Amino acid sequence: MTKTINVCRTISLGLALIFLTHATDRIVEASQKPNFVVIFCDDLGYGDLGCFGHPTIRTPNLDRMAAEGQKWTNFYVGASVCTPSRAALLTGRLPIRNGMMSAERRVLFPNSKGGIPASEITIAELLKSVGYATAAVGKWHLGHLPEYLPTAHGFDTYWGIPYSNDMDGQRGFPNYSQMARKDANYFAPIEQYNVPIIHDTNVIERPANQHTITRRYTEKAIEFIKDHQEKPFFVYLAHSLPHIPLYAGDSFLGKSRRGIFGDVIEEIDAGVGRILATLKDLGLADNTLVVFTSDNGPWLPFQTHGGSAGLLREGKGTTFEGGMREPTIFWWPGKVKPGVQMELGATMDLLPTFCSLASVEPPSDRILDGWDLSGLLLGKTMKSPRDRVFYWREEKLYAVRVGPWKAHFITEGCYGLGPKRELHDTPQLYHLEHDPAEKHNLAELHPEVIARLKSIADEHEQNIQPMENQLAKRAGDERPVD
Ligand SMILES: [Ca+2]
Repeated sequence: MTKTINVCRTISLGLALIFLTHATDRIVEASQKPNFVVIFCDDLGYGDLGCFGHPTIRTPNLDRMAAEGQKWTNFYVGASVCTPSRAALLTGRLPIRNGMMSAERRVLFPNSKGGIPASEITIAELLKSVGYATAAVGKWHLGHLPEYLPTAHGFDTYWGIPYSNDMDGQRGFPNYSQMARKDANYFAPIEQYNVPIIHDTNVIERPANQHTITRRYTEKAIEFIKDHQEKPFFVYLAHSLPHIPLYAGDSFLGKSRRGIFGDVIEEIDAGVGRILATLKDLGLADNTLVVFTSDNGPWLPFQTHGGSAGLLREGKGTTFEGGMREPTIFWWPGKVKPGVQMELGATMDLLPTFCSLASVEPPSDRILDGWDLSGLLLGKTMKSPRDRVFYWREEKLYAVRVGPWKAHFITEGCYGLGPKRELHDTPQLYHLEHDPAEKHNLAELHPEVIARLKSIADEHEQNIQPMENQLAKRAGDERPVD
């Protein structure tokens, strides 16, 4: 009898040990998976940071992040406006593949009925499937109806505004554009934009107090990191600024030499500093990859209230470099090899890169438009797996870059302003390494390069399948949309 009990005890102890060992394995495995923090600005230009050459905006925290990490000078977004660019980052796919890019409406609006389709797989969903805690903080702009909110797309929690900070505009206020053109320090009454703040799925504030919003986003991100420091975590912090209307907190308003636009950037920079300091204080810096970039280039028609693309041509809304090349920094002390990275990268590469670093299988049942950049980041390879960039605008392929060469099939200025759409029988051809400002058209000298780029573009377009247009769907318009 005693012997039987002892045997049972031994078996139980053995089983307990096996379970314990497995549990410990899982904890060790989980603790070894890196954390990811993506800090994504709105309408920040290539030339708006100190470390990317701005002469009167101070960004000491981003400058230090760039010095300690990898500063990317050829890093692109999936589209030159908010909604499609955000869809590209989170799904690793060109927005033309999932209906998140439209010629009818360029982005989602408060009366939109569409959003990111349930069939898409986001970075958050992939990481959540292997035990990550996931948070979206800031501007979403991938659909404000419940089925499209972050909590329906892999994020455990959400705190932020569902679309742009200039939407839900109210009557009876001064015209922002006119006021901004007169005064580089102008800011509008917050009541002018009745934008809500949503926590998970509930409106908790309306209008959002945009004076304090940058600080509060930063604090929400820090709070989430502190609360989930024992788990691997993914924080997607999408600042709603410096998209106009511009607002800065009391400690920053009037402090920069660049007017309120500079105040905004300096406040975002301070927030980056606080997040990096938190990671260091918690002992997480050596296990956390932080990425800083923006969704598209500067909104130039807003003059001093829009940013600067530096030496790059044009800005937001266009497929010139200023619209789609963004100041980008990767930081992971002890892991990311410090330096300036001139190889090609894009926001769509984050999904396969994170999958690789977290040992998650990326989706294999669909075409991805991203490549794994981890070899470049960790200093294991010198050459990017990405050798090309496709510049889509409003359901059309406007341009393609392969290596240093870029061919423009269609050119057009910022929507509503700038040069009209022009189709080029002979594409414009620029060598972006010799001529980053796209000033010197070399089409006549290199017809063979044009032919090669054209055939790559044709092959790419053959891989694009028509999808239900999510941006064209709106309230009061129940007609089927093709
Ligand atoms: Ca934007």
